Amino acid sequence: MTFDRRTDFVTFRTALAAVVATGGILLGASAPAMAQEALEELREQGFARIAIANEPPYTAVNPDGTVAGAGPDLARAVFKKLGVEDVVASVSEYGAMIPGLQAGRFDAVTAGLFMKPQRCEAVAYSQPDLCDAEALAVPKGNPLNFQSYEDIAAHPTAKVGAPGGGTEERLALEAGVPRDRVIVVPDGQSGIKMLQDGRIDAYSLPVLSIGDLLKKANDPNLEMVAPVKGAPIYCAGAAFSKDNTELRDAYDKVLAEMKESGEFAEIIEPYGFSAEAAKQVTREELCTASN
Ligand code: 6CS
Repeated sequence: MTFDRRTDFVTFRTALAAVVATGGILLGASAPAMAQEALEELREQGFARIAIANEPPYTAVNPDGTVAGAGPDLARAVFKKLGVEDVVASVSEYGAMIPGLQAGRFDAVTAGLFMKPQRCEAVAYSQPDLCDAEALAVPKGNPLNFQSYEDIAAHPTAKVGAPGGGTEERLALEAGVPRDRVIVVPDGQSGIKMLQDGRIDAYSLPVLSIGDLLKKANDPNLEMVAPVKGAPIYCAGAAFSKDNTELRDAYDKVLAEMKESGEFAEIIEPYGFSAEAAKQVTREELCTASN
């Protein structure tokens, strides 16, 4: 019988997880051994499957199909040091990334998925990597004087665009913007177009993402409001399945070495991110912060 490592391994792991989930006695591999097996599986496979959003400079799919951005570049470098040659990316909406990870469709989410308590409940995050504030793209002169999500909520008809399942969608809703005035936008270009066409009155993403979009749009009728008043500064991390905390720990060990050696800064700072910002905060702080 040829042992198809990929299928049989996934079947084995799923079955084992089912036994554990039903309170069955764990027979066979211990968790660390399973995690070592998970890493061995990725090494043999030659790549780790990552979820991205295609939102530069966090993540980007180039015209030639290659994947770049601070998140994938950092993940590729870390996995390489773990003996996993490359990463293979799938573009996903933010709201689908965690379910996809939990369903085993991805080995990690390296999309700049901001750490928040409810997400920390659902995934095993690495230590912080990409930090940023929130921003709004608005018409030139910011005619409705939006400085915060509360300002948008207070306006009787204003609509704000935001990524589905993303932080900006949640912040707008929590600030009191009615559901029908928070418009889910599939990608950056669509958001800018909707703003230009007057279908939304503001488009919200992190500062570096809005900055990248406005630079590429090169439209003198648009400007950025940053930071959004009252919105926290967030930091993201690579997200792993809760079943894979040993793989996360292995990732973290390399990430810490790269932060120490300067390699971390060399990878993310050309994209506009601050290595220092990520080094000054911990997963433990971000996963308990009231954000
Ligand atoms: O983690 C999030 O929810 C947010 N992260 C990024 C990089 N962009 C927008 C998204 O809402």
